[in-house]
Amino acid sequence: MILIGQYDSPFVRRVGIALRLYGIAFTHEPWSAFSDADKVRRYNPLTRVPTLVLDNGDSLIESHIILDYLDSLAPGGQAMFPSAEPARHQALKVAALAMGLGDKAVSLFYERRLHKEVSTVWVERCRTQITDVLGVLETDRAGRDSDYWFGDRIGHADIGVVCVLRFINDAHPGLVTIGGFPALAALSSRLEAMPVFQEISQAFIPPN
Ligand SMILES: N[C@@H](CCC(=O)N[C@@H](CS)C(=O)NCC(=O)O)C(=O)O
Repeated sequence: MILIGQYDSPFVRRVGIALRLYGIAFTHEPWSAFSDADKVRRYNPLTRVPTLVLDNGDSLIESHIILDYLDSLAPGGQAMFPSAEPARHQALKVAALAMGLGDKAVSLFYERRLHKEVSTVWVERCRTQITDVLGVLETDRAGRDSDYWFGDRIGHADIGVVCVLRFINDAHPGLVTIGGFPALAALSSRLEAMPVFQEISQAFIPPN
């Protein structure tokens, strides 16, 4: 398999970390959706990352869809979205909120970087959405005493939240005071210290 995209993207990073944790061999092509657009487009007409090229030549897009596919390859009981309810829908919700945060943080970045005239309405909307979602995730995580969000095994919900926190911090320094979200901060610093998070990691490179 080939994973296309840079690890400064929370969407690409969550897929890279999942591939490693599943022990699935892959080649990493750290192409930018902007400066390497022509190369990315060959595999994904949307010119977005992550794109996962399978061994049969098919390409998968959208990080959630890619993780769904990877979960289908995991040995029984090892998939990183829980299979039993209610944990399953709760984990899907946490992961969706985390990736929604990623979407808003990316959108806020593009607004400031790519638009000549920045819309204060859009900027304020993104900021409010980011802060509100972090508050909801903090309350949820603080109400759980397990090592990971859904028990004693790491899951896609943990990975997604930690990847997106790193992205917000790197792309929008000062936007969020992580100390205001202590349960998220604790999860993030513990997971970022894990070898897989250190390996599948990259400093933020703004698109040009
Ligand atoms: N919902 C997508 C979001 C992916 C995404 O926003 N990727 C960004 C990089 S962080 C991208 O490719 N941006 C270029 C574009 O959207 O045109 C996913 O989960 O994979």
